[in-house]
Amino acid sequence: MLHAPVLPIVKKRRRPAETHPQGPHEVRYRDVTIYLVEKKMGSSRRSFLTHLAKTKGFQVADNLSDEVTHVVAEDNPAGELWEWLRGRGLSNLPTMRVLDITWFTESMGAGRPVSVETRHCIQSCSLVKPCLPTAPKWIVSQYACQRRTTMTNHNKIFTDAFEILAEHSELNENEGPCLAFMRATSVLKSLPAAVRCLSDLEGVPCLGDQTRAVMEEILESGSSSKVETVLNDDRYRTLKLFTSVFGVGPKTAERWYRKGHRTFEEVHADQSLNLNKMQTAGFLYYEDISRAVSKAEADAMGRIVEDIVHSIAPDAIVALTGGFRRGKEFGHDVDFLLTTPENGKEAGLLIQVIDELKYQELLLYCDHQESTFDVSKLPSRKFEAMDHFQKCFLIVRLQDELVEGGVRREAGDHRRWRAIRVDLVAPPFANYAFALLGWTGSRFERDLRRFSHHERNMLLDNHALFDKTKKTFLTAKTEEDIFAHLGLEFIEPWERNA
Ligand code: DCT
Ligand code: MG
Repeated sequence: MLHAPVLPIVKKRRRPAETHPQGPHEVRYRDVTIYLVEKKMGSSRRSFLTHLAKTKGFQVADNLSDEVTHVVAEDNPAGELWEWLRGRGLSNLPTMRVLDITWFTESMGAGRPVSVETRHCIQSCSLVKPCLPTAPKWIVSQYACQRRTTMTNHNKIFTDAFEILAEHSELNENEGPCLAFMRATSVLKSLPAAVRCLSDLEGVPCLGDQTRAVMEEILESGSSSKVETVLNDDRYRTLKLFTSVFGVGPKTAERWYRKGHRTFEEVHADQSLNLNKMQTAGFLYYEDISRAVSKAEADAMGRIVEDIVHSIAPDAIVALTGGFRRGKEFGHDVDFLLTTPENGKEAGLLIQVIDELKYQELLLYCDHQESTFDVSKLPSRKFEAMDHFQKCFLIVRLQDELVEGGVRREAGDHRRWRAIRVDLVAPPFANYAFALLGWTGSRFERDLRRFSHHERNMLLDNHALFDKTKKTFLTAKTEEDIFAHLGLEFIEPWERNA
């Protein structure tokens, strides 16, 4: 046997971590996500154990995040380990199992996660309660796109309060609290039952001290003093009134408020204010468009739009999006996507639809925005409030007789029609699935972007999905394709009411 000459070792070199096949593995235990602590274990053993667990259907996270349910360590002094864990900024740490390698090896032997016993637990020295937590009532992801949120909201009493507090923060340009209240609203809407006491919330993410304090007060007294204060706040009430007008955003509302105006009459009486075209229409049709649109009215509007579109382009696709696609019974407007299978043909479609609405004397207001979509400018790294597709914001006349089930009018109201806000968006066919996902909306979609970025290193918006690791765009014909690219279970539109 030949021996290679022994070379003098000048420097102890770090052995490269052994690699194991990284192919896709079937996940069999979705409620368990293991994180293996590398310290003491070493990177090659960690890599080996990760591979072993994955082949047995376990999920193993590379990074320690709130997604992790089981932290597994080998030979780590408990005190050091817990100090390290506490410094990771995890909100789910109280519900995580912190376990010795024995739990892991037993689970591998059994081919399934064995139940956690006290002997498996690495106890925190200063921990008052044992590491076996009282089983959390609900295990909920911090991302709305991993939760199913239907229209049934068991926690309206809290979410109504948070929505007011979020809106108040937004009008005061306090982004942090606004986001916190919105995230709290979103997570509470996904819970399968009403929260009866604060301990129900163990294991529920996105709820900080402020939000919990509001909930505690509501649980005790039925209302929140913070919310009462906001509702009685003159500035909040006025800004809400002004921004309820189509075309009036927070900036304009603030300007009018600072001029001392508190009512529409005062705004109208001020000769120095120049209302733009959109605001003029907003006031003209205020009574109608500030009233909710019913599903039956949205469907009637859908038939009008569809008939017109198909008379122009028989193969065009017309899709109802927005809140109505999520199963809402009422909305503030009706949103439609239009596209054609032939790329580029959609460009002229919108103008023709607008012309036809005009011809049929149904168009009360139209703000048409040309496309600013430029494939070469993708992917967009900054969050943009508005996408670049060609679109129009309309006010359309809807005749009562077109609404299935009829329209109930007050005695003395002899009008036979109402004005309705309609948005039409015309993405190219190649971007249709992304536009549909974006325009179906709710908080859900915002969280999907956040998830893509933080968990998958991908950029998602209404136009496209870009994989930053592979530096490629991932194409999608359907929403299902997008979820698959992101490695997420498909969430139906009516489960996206986050
Ligand atoms: N949207 C978007 N980009 C925009 C505007 C909206 O991606 N520039 C998405 C987010 C929600 C969806 O389109 C529809 O918007 P809205 O009509 O404002 O919301 P909605 O959920 O349909 O609510 P409502 O029932 O009040 O109309
Ligand atoms: Mg809408």
